[in-house]
Amino acid sequence: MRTTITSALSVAVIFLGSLAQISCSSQSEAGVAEIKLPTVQCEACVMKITSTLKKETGVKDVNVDLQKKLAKVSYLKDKTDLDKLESAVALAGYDANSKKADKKAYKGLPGCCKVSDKKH
Ligand SMILES: [Cu+2]
Repeated sequence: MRTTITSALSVAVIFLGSLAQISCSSQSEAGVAEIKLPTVQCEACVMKITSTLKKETGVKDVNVDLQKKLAKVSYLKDKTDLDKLESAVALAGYDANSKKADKKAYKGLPGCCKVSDKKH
C-alpha cells in the first residue's frame, strides 16, 4: 500500500515538473504588428492574407479586419519582424503599409479581389 502511494506521489511530482517546464519554455517576447491593407476587397482576400501570414515563422495569431482594411498580427519578436510580415503580404498580391503588392501575384488574384480603379 505504501509503495502505491509513493509511486503515485512521484508521478504527480514528475507531472508538475513537466508543467513548470512548459510554462517556462516560451520566453520569447511577443509583439503585435499592424499592417494597413488598402487594397483588400472581400472575404476571399481576408482568407488569403490570413493564411499567408499564419504560414510565416513566428506568427502566433492573425486578425484581418475587412472594414478597417487592417491586419493585426501577434508574433514572436525573435522569429520575425514587421518588414518580413509586410513582404509576405506583398508577395501574396496585396499592398502592405508602404510596400506595394507583387505585380505577378496581384495579376493572379481573382477578379473580385482586384482594385476596381485602373491604378494597378
Ligand atoms: Cu478578394
